[in-house]
Amino acid sequence: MEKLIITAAICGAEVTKEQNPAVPYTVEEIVREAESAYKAGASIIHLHVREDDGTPTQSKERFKACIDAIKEKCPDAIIQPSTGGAVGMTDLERLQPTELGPEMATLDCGTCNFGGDEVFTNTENTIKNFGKIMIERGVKPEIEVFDKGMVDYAIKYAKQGYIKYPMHFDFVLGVQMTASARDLVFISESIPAGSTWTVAGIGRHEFPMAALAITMGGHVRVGFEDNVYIEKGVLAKSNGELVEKVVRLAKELGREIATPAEARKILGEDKIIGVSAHNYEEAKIALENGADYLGVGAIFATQTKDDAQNISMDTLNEICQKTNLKLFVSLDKPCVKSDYNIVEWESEKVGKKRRDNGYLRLVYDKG
Ligand code: KMH
Ligand code: ZN
Repeated sequence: MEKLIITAAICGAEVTKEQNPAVPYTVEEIVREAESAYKAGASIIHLHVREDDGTPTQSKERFKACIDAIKEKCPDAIIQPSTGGAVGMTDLERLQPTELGPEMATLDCGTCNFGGDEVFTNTENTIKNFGKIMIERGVKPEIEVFDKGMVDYAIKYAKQGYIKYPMHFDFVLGVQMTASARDLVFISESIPAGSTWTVAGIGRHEFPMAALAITMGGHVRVGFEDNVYIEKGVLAKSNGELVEKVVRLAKELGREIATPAEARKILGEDKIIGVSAHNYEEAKIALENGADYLGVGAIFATQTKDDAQNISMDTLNEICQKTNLKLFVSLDKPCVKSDYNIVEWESEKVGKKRRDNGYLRLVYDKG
């Protein structure tokens, strides 16, 4: 199994010192918390910033001050500013940290309830606009999803070219969607092959979700943004203490921890990326965005996948002729065409998983 990427969400926008005095507000406190998480094994720091009095802000200057100071103490950490900010902020306000060209930033893929009368608003235009700006600024999105419909938005907008492959998802469970094992299995099986995922279980769900993700091959997010307790009724002293607990769980369950360099590789561009396409337009965008191979619906009905969309032989031919495909994946045997060599194909990252699911049978090598 791949090494485990631990993300520390050290600050958030809603949690306060009244809930846990170690919640950081000032630059110094934010650096202290980032360093404690990094030293404990976190390779990604998910970052919100505050004014000194705790008011959440998306100020570019405040982000710059915090990022610069964090980099001094955690030189190789992946710093991932939030573009979610706090409920009620405008899109322009929220986008400010992306002007600093961070390696990653969050991209929230839908609207959800946020307690009481609060609504965290992400319209379809917001998602598309944030995605486009992040591509222009070279920022890799962590796709924040609070329920499964948001996965579907991400897939839809990736097909339209607003989000690049490979996609990295963060399932925030326990806000809108519940946080059961069944939920995590369902949502993690709903993302495209070649994607990576992490889970942020909110409140008491943090460590049960972490343990599941460790065993399922996902990744883990912990931190004061999501939970302030190290165990029932006991406040965590630092974000580092929360990360240490994940490291202990991973050790017990036989999963090694990724360094920041290893995390970059796991999330990065050298992985094999498979994307499903149903027409030439989708195939073109997928390949432009870095897909290594395409999966297409079967030409004939298949029993193995309920939601498979069949495509016509004409579409299949159009995709093959107009794209310069090296690898072409088909879902069912009757698709065999005499001018494609059938090659057995096994990939640790994608092929095996899909093979286990019974989706991937054959790969056609156009050359
Ligand atoms: N504070 C929430 C309203 C993100 O960082 O992208 C949004 C949030 C998600 O925390
Ligand atoms: Zn956040």
